[in-house]
Amino acid sequence: MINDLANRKGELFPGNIIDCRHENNNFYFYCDNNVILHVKAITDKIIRFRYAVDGDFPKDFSYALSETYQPEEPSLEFKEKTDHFRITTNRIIITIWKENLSVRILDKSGTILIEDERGFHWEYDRETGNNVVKISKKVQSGEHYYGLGDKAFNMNLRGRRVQNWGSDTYGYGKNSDPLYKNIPFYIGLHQKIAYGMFFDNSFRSYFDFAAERSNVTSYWAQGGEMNYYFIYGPELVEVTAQYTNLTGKPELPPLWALGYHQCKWSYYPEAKVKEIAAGFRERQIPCDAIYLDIDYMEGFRCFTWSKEYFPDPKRMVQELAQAGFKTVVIIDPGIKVDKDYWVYQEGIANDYFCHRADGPLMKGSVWPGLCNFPDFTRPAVREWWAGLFKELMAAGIKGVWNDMNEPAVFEQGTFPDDVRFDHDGHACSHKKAHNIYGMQMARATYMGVKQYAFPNRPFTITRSGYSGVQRFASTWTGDNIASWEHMWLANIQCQRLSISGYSFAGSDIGGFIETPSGELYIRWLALGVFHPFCRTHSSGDHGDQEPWSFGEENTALARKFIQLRYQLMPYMYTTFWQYVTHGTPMLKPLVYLDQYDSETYLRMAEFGLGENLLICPITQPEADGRWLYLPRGNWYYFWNDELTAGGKEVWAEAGLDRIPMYVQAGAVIPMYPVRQYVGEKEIEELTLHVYFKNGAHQSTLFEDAGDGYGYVNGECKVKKFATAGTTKSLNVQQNTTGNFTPMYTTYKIILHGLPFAVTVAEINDQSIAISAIEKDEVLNTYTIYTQPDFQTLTVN
Ligand code: MIG
Repeated sequence: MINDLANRKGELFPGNIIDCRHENNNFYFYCDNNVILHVKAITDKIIRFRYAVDGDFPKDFSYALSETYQPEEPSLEFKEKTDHFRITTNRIIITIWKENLSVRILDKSGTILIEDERGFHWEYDRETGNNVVKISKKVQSGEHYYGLGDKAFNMNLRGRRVQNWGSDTYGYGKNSDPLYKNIPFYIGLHQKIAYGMFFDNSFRSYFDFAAERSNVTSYWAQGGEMNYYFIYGPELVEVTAQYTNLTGKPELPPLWALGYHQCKWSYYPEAKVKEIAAGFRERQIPCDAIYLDIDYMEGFRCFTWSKEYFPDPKRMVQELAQAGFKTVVIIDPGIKVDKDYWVYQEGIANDYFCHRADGPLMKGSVWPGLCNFPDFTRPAVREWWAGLFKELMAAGIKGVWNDMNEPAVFEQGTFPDDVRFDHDGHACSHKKAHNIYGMQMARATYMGVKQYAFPNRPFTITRSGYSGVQRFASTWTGDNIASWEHMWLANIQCQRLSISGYSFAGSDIGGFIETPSGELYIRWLALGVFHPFCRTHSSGDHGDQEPWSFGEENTALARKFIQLRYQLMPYMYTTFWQYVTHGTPMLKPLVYLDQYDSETYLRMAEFGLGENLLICPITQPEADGRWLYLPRGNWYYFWNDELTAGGKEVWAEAGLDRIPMYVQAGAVIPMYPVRQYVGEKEIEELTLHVYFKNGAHQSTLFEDAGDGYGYVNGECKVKKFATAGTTKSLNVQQNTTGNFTPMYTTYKIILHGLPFAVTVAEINDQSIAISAIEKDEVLNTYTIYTQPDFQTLTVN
């Protein structure tokens, strides 16, 4: 379906407004041809637009929206003028023109944020009885577009057309589209003002960002409703945060899930799994999780174990656990058609599988051979599915990996269009359910894993998903290739997912298909350790891909980068906590760091991680550094403490033992000692790296037990570190809230970049002997030991 090239004769438009009704936050505009527009002010900044074309709205339903979101009531003013209606919130002004129901939104200074071009229109689809719903907006001057989930395009989407129809895309490439995920949410930026646009429609949808017509951005779907949410920033981070609040945030993962994960298709039999696990411990390369891909099962039957390869899974999983490994297993949606298989029997007995329109069960081949597929859009089926995890979890499994849930089928790629779904009581065909199938599978899996992991936290990972899926599982970018271009893509895809509400993402480090060179593997790993989800995965028909597979020197480098991830764990965990608390994206493209500097608009390699770090991977062979754009402000080069002013391109020296990495001046970066896995030993000392700034800065540290639900009841601690520097002094204040006392009893505070020699030091106004301060002459750092409950530290 092509939007603007379509036969115009078939396109239908709203008529003129003849009536209007207003109830609290809801405004209804009735047109003379039965079109109704329902505008709902959810907050002062989030406005929902929903259109009906036949004089009535169908039942309202969405899988995307969070059930726990509590919007702040807007304050509203409503006026009717001769040719338009006007809804004013505290932040924006919405105009609805009586002629053609056209919409425009301004900010309070009168700047146009969005404005309809042809606006809402539709076309009747004779074949399905659906309306192809469309909307077109004017491109504002200098407008840029970001977002849309896992798209493998340049960061900035202007000039692109993209499609949402989750697909199993083995060996996809740059500009392949669609991919696995369906996140119909984008962010617009013009006049340095950002807004978001979430088109909550699960049918196959398209977005055209000034591609077909350079002055028009439009989007459309092959059925369902025109139903979108406008989200006002003006800051980019606020747009993503609000979208994430609206569609939901995940719960805090167990801390180990932020460790390093090792995967392969497949590690089997048991001896091989043990050998890999031992390989990590022998070489002292930290690792927390090991994965079992489809070969652990009996003939690929979900919820079974191969007796030959894994005769005693419970014992094996326990032994792995004793060595600190959490075992994660894959579960696919296809259930083998096999009369002797209990899962199949239960599915048939209870009619849990999807049917074709005329009644037969939906069948398709996947790994087990011919399969039926659960209808995860039915609550009873999700309950059943959740229950199936009981035994796996009782065997000690700590996480579950959902694959092939686009859904993927060997014959035609996915289900035929006529397959029926319950859709939580709103029966529909595959056309509507396709894009949410994977998400509902992940939801059912999450329910089960959560239930049986209790009182510990669940860990789940999914390949496909729709907006809101971030509530249920982490994700990865699918079947990439061991190439430099794919590493470059992984960087962009993870950032893009992050600004699309889905921060807990990573790529198959080193590439899934083919074998990376040692150099590529190390460069990729150096990037991967800064992604919220950090896992090496590869396909078994290619070479080995463990951190020690590329020679001695590379093994040492792999160890070093993985160790760095473990050292930065409190920083990553804090960043995660900020994401689950405020909806803040964990990774931020450069434009998110400074939208007032238009130099950042087309950049894509550099990204921020959390409050204080800037990373820029090297994605070319044989490089000893790279140029990158450092955002405004002052930055320390992590590796040598060199201070550089941003707002310009800089050269970052980075042989294979470094990744370009900068720390914001004023930052306090918390670090743990290296552990081989989370829980290996108690942390006895927390290191705080304090980076001097002439001025003030604030940093955060979140701490809790790292598992369980104590934090929900306040068993956690939020520490705020305020630094204030002058040319002659530095002051660090610590403010804490919450009830959690970490096990460690010492803070090792390392002061970086002081522009003066320390002669006086005071902690909580008590002076400390200068002889107790260690000075590193090479790096020019000072190290001071103190207690975790210190309140203020001053040096001058
Ligand atoms: O048809 O389970 O993306 O990570 O190793 C391939 C085997 C099925 C695709 C996943 C990949 C996984 C593989 N799976």
